[in-house]
Order: sequence, then structure tokens, then C-alpha cells
Amino acid sequence: MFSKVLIANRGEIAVRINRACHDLGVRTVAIYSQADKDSMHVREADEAYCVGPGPVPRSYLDIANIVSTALASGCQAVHPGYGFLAENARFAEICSDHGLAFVGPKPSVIAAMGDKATAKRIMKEAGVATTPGSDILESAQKARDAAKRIGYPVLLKATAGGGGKGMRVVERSEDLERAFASATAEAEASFKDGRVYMEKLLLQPRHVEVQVLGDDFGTVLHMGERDCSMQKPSHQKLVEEAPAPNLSAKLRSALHDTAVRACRSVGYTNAGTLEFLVSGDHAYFMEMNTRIQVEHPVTEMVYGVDLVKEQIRIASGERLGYAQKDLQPRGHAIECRINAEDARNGFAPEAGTLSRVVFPDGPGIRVDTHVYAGSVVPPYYDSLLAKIVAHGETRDAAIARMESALRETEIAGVHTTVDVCLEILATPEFRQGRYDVGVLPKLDSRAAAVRQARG
Ligand code: MV4
Repeated sequence: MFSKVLIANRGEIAVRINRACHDLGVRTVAIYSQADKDSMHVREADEAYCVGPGPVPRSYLDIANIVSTALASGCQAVHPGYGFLAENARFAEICSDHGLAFVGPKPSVIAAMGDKATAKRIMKEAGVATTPGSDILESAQKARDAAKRIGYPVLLKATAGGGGKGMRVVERSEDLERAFASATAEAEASFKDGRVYMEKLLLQPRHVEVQVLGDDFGTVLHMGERDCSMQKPSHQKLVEEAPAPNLSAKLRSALHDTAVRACRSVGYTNAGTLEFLVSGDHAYFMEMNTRIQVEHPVTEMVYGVDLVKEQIRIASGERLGYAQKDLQPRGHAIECRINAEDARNGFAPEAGTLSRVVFPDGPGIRVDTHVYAGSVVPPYYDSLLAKIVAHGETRDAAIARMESALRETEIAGVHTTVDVCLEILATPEFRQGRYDVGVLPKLDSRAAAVRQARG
């Protein structure tokens, strides 16, 4: 095992990684921007070094400063968390060039999965079902040919994308040329890579993702699935749960088997997530995320594992210490993301000082956070303040615990998503576990219509 690990992140995930390291008897080095000097992750780490000013490109993305800090402080490994450099293959490569273990898969796997058209092709070759579609479209003419073959409605997607940027729905051939041009332009502007591909548009799909862990000895295990269909119009998740409700036993086990098989065929190591779109009785591979995800705690609560500790053990060359049959899910877990955002104003992020912070507690409740009364929320970073996770023996029990936990939560100084999470939990769609990726955008416009009617 390593004796010292650098945590190349901030916020709640940096605090989470710090705890996992201390649990393993590993010392920690935090990095921070000038805007984060009083942050919890800085206080809790054994050492901490400033790597630059507040703006992300000048601190949390400054590869040279981060790698130098790791080497100068005597670390043997770097945990990237999520976001920032977590899926940057070049960063992973530079770490290993300098003798630092990168806590994640091989750089070549990160690069392959980071290009969505390539990832899809690899998965298809491995026998995984993918949405009917095209490879990269070199021209508007090629797009027209593809659409004719696939059949309208179709969806244009950016290969460098994920998360909805550069995506265009096209219902009719008359609209294709314009959509192709604007998808390409948006992808080019967002990712400096304008390449797009096409898929058949699935109607009312659910977003179901499978958690996997692989070690350096060829063992790949799954830890079930999460349903993350409750997303904002910006494709950011707000409420996640494990297991996914109303999934047939047959489709569930097919998803798990497919995920494991896919990982074996790409030589996947460390923690990863395969995202599927589920439409009726069919599941189609969408993307693979080569990092620990924000919503990993719901899986941890259901499976009784510590995914971040497993990540560090795997990166240090240890074998996974159990087999698939040892992993039995228990009960149900729900996560609500508490963001510094004004849900009544298009989820606009807010910065400020938190004058009051009260988090819930009690049986079956877990809170992953980095904020406290007096915390300053800087304007530079994502707006996640805390994740509240509720576990129960049944889905209904987990929902009841979550509602109670949200009501116990008090945060003053910025608007938060506490109330909108309560609204989501109260919808009949959520209650029945019958929701798809379109439900939250609809809830939002429903609420807007009500507000407008009230004046
Ligand atoms: C789709 C789709 C329907 N059909 N692909 C949105 C983000 C990006 N990662 C993929 N997304 C979608 N791809 C086909 N062929 C619908 C979505 C989609 C979506 C997916 C997951 C979670 C939320 C979503 C919200 C709107 C659209």
C-alpha cells in the first residue's frame, strides 16, 4: 500500500478521498486554490499546498503544478476524484511517466472511452447492444444518408461530448442540414472537436448505469445499477437511486453481465460506470465513465463496500478481496444533491457565505459534504454543497427517511436544491418509480406555469 497519496480535487469528493486514505493508514496531501484556503479538504489532509489562484485552469487543472507538488511531497499516487483531471488521459500518462500511480484505469482506456463514437464502436465489437446509429459523419450529405437508413427522428451527438453539449434532435429531413451545422459548431466551440455522429432517437428512455470494479489480475466485478433519470434540463443529475426501480430481473441481470463482459474485453481496471439508455425491454450502451462518480454512495450503501478504498487498493496493485457471489445488495438507497443553486431561476448557481448549516443524521442517513457554518462558496467551481443519502430496507422506507432528512436540513446564505428535491420525491412519477429522463424538465415547466399564473 502507498504511504502517501495526493488528492487532485476539492469539495466533498476531496474530503471523501481523504477519509478513505486515512482508513487505509495512508497519509494525504491536499492541493487547493487561493479561493479554497479555508476549505475542509485542506484542514483534514495531513499536508496541503496551494497550486494557484481561484479560476480552475490556473489551479485544479494545472498539471505541472500538481505533479510537481506530488513529487516534492513524496507521494506515490494521485487520486483525481471526478471532474477536473479525472478523465484526462494525458494527465494519467504524465503521472505514470513520473512514477506516480494514477488512481484510475490505463491512459489508453481513458482515451478510448472519452471519445464517445470510439467507445460505442468498441462496445459494439464486444457484442454489447448499442443504439442504432452511424459512425462519425464527415459531411451533411453523409448525415442525410445515415438519417435515411436509421429513420427519423434522429439525434446528433458530439463524439467529444457527453452530457448533452452539441446534441440536436432532428425530426424531419428538412431540418437536418441546419442541425448538422449547429451541432458541429457547438461541439467545435465546446470541445475543439466538431465531430458528430447520429443515433436513432429513443423515446422516454431511462438512464441506468452499472458500477464496476476491475483489478490488475483480470477480475471484474459489478456492484449493480443506479437509476439516474432524474436530471435537470442541463443533464445534471439531482436525485439518484440504487437499485433501479421497476427493472425486470431479466433485464437487470443482462445489464450486469453485459457490463462485466464489456470491461473484460477492454482490459478495464479500477472503478468505472457503464451508462445505458433503457427503453421498454431494451438497454443500449451509451457511455462509459472512467472515474468514481458523484452518486457512488448509493451503491456503497446497498452493497456495503467502500468504492474509494477499493480504488486505492487496486491502484496499489492489490487483488480484489472477494468474488461476485460475496456481493449481495441489501435494501434501497437514494441520493439527493444539495447544490448552491436557485431552482426557481433555471438552477442558476450562487456564490456566498453560508450563515447557517444544519445537516440531518440518524439511522440510514449519510451526508457527504465539505461545508460548515461560515463556509465561503466561491464562484469558480461546481455548485455541489452536499449529498444526502438515505438507505432503507425497502424503497418506500428509503423515500420516507430522505423526506425526513431533507426537512431536517437547513442551509442559509444561498438558495439550495433542498426544496426541489422534496418536490421531486413527492411526484407520482417518482413515488411509483416510473420516471424517465423527461420528468424533471416537465416538473420544472409545470412549476414555472404555476408561478406565472400566480403572478
Ligand atoms: C439519447 C437520448 C435518446 N435517444 N440518445 C443526453 C445526454 C447524453 N449523455 C445522452 N443523452 C441522451 N441520449 C438517444 N439515442 C436521450 C438522451 C437524454 C438523456 C439521457 C440521459 C439522461 C438525461 C437525458 C435527458 C435528455 C436526453
